[in-house]
Amino acid sequence: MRTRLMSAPLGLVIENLDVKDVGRSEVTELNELFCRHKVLVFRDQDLTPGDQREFAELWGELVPFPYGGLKGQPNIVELRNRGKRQDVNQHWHTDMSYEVEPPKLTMLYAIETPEIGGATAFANQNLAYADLSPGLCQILDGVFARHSAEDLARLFGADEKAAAQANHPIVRTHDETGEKALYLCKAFTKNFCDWSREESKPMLDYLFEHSVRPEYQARHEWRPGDLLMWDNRSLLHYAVHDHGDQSRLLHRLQIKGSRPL
Ligand SMILES: O=C(O)CCC(=O)C(=O)O
Ligand SMILES: [Fe+2]
Repeated sequence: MRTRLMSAPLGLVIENLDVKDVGRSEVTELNELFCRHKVLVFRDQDLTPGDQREFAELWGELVPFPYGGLKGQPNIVELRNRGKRQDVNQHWHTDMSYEVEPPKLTMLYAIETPEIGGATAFANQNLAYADLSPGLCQILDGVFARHSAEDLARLFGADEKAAAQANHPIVRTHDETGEKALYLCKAFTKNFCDWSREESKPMLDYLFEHSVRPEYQARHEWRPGDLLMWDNRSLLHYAVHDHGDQSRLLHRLQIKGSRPL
């Protein structure tokens, strides 16, 4: 396998592997790379939605998506450029942290990509945690926060009060590597459990800013045929909408995760 690092904080690019040739035994090896680098990019793939699903199923169970999928592949959704104002993913987040068991990984396959722009940015939350002072770590370890989909619900005109929510530890231990990561995002994390929102805000604002320092970040500039997967247990991500009206079409799916501990 020919590989190269994507950036200093995270990511591994794999140049010469057709994921259609990958079976169970290779996935064990790939999973070690995935857990270490947190983003894997497989270049130059030629995949039908069925091929993408088959590869994804080697990593776990697909999570059905509430907002409708492709015909015949209900667990795969199209991400299309609908214009900057309607891009619901243009903010730092970890996918569906308002669920009790958020997806452990998300996988995107690029079909059409802009000539320039339209990158996905990532921020490594193991590094963000490691830079906190021992004093702050002591305070945060064991503290839970409430994550809610209320802002998403408002955006979609749905009932905010019925929006999904879940409480998770603010410092999460990776279920496979045992590494600790900050686990919060401005989009979904509303307050520390048993604290009011006003009390929580100053510390949360500090952590939101800290968690996306440039030295934790990387960007993936897409090419058609890229298959990319990221670890929601240890990364934040952000869809950078700087490509105007140029078309961008990705096929997205996500794999079931366990309750953050
Ligand atoms: O379109 C992208 O670059 C990422 C979108 C996103 O946030 C997601 O698929 O979870
Ligand atoms: Fe996302």
